[in-house]
Amino acid sequence: MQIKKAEFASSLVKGYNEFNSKGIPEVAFVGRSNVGKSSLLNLIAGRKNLAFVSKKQGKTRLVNYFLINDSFYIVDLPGYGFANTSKQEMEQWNGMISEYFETSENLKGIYLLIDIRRDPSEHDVMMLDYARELGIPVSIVVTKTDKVAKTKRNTEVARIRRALKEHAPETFIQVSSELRTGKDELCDDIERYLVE
Ligand SMILES: Nc1nc2c(ncn2[C@@H]2O[C@H](COP(=O)(O)OP(=O)(O)OP(=O)(O)O)[C@@H](O)[C@H]2O)c(=O)[nH]1
Ligand SMILES: [Mg+2]
Repeated sequence: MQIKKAEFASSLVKGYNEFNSKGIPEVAFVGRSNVGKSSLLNLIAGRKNLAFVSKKQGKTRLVNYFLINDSFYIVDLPGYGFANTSKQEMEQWNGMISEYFETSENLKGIYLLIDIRRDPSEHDVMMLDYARELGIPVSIVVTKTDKVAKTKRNTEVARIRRALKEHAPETFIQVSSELRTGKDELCDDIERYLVE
């Protein structure tokens, strides 16, 4: 699949999905704050500033819908686990995200992003279990591969897979928004979810 058109569609301020009631399929990008979700959306959309990116964690605060090729949505979610999160913010995040997942009837697949340099977090594992409970398929996107030497990348991906143990899904895709790599693999994977 080639992405020819990408535009911002809407934000949900609360998680409740009152927006996509038309049966348009959607896939969601989830993962810890700063892992590169918004950058990845910009990469595959071929647009520099479609979604806002920041060095500071916690840039994306709402559930943001982007309409792709006039046919499906990519949903860019706020990240979890950033430092200085107050208990109240964490609860707000939890409420928004669970409400989003529980009311998104057109959600066809989840992309869980993990930084190639890190071990999966407790939150990542919780997200995988949660998706399984809801019966939504997940692929792992290993991000920022430019941060590791080319020859070491597969070893690092294998480490992440091992760390996830029985929670690990089948599909792992390596991407770098910096090197602009992994775009085609990701788009093909999204297409697979949309037709299933
Ligand atoms: N080296 C490198 N840096 C990246 C890559 N992708 C994203 N970044 C940087 O990582 C930082 C965070 O990127 P975002 O795309 O805003 O991350 P996010 O997951 O959307 O973060 P939240 O909105 O806080 O959840 C920015 O400084 C990006 O420039 C990548 O592939 N390689
Ligand atoms: Mg973001």
